[in-house]
Amino acid sequence: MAGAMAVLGSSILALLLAGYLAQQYLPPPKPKVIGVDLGTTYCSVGVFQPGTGKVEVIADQVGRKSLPSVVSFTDGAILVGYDAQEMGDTNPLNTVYDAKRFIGKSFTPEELRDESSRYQFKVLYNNGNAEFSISVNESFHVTPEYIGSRLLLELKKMAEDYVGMPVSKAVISVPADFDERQRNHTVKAAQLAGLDILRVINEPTAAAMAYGLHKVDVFNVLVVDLGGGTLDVSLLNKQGGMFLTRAMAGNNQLGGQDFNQRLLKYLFNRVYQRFGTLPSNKRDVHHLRQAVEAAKLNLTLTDLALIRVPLSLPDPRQPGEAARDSRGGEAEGSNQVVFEETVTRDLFEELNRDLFEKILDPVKEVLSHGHLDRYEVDEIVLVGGSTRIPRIRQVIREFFGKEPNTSVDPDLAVVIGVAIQAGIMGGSWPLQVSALEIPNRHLRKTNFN
Ligand SMILES: *[C@@H]1O[C@H](CO)[C@@H](O)[C@H](O)[C@H]1NC(C)=O
Ligand SMILES: *[C@@H]1O[C@H](CO)[C@@H](O)[C@H](O)[C@H]1NC(C)=O
Ligand SMILES: *[C@@H]1O[C@H](CO)[C@@H](O)[C@H](O)[C@H]1NC(C)=O
Ligand SMILES: CC(=O)N[C@H]1CO[C@H](CO)[C@@H](O)[C@@H]1O
Repeated sequence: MAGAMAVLGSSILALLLAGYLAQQYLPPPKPKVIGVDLGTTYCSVGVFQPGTGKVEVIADQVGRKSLPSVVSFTDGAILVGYDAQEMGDTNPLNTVYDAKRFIGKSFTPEELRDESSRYQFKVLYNNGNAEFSISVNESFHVTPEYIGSRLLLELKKMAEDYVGMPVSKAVISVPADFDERQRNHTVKAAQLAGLDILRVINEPTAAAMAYGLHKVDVFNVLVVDLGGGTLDVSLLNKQGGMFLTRAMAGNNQLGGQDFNQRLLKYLFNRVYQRFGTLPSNKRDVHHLRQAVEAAKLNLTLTDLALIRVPLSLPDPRQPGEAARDSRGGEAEGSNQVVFEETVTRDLFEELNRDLFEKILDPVKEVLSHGHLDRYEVDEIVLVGGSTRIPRIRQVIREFFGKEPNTSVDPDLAVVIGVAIQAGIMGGSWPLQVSALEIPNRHLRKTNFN
């Protein structure tokens, strides 16, 4: 009996091995399942290449690997991504972004009013749900999942162009703190786009997978995701080869935009010191904002950035004139100047010192909630564009006394991980596993604002 079992066992092994070897020598099968990161500000799609075991994040025709999560309605068409983003200035009422902040979320009318006050597009209350009011030739309402579906449709098309055949199955990521309803509505968005969702995984888990942490001996992984407007920190635990989210904390009002705002304020003061007046027209403020973003990006690589912005300033104040004068538009007899200013990395760090330190609040919270000492964290994974800022990496490195994991592009870590999970679901993984995450329904996120 034992002998028969052994023979059976070894023939199964032989079969598996034959299958595995055949996989190596046959022309590589095409990816059957795509991985989608439907982010708040950007979204991307990737596939796991069964042949090489590599993930390909799919680029658009110009080589861009993410598209802005923006949808713009015009008289004749619905624009998506970069095209939609360009309409933001000229068609602000019908250009919807940040839809992920609304998807599947229940609001009271007051909560919705607060949440929507910072947007130019119109958000309506419908029975506890948010809807967007669109007014082109005709007026109509669209749901957040409809906005999601237009983005997903575009990503699906990019994937189909890339693999050269229709695609109908996907794995999608969501923030770890999405509840069941938010997950369901995200799945609904995908269904509207003709995508069958095989699995929904948490963004931090996906990021850990992008670093291959599912394949190595680690127990405690801390993921710091710092984007344009929010910070999310998650503590993951590996149990039996699968990730479990142990604790979550964050700050939904901390991110790249806040760092820009500090530098912008500083530059406004410099303009005032030099020209005795503040920039007031929209175009000048817009150009200053662009220069600030460029300077911030440059300062991740260099110690100096040069701001150079032509401004048309209102005439300097006469002595005795009220200090707070908010003249709008381009004043008569405006003063054409070129504002130049050198900004050092030290200055940028000094302006944002307290904000950078605040990143540690949710980090300490998840450790305390997970009953873990900082030195028991095996790997620290950084996600989100703002984690490129050298000082932020340093704050984290000093706190943990070790290097964070930064070798994967922080903007693509999530989509890469989702594509790996898609590869597993598509059966192209050498090992027969179906999931790398243990769902956790009863976890709450602590917010520091
Ligand atoms: C809106 O009007 C334009 C022409 O002004 C027309 O081409 C387009 O089909 C109309 N769209 C709808 C949705 O009626
Ligand atoms: C989510 O969807 C599942 C499956 O369709 C359903 O059983 C569940 O009740 C839904 N939950 C919520 C909160 O909508
Ligand atoms: C950033 O760097 C680029 C390329 O080196 C340069 O063209 C640009 O002027 C720089 N911008 C700022 C604000 O430093
Ligand atoms: C600092 C660093 O790069 N740490 C780890 C990142 O993740 C890989 C696992 O894929 C480790 O091997 C590195 O040591």
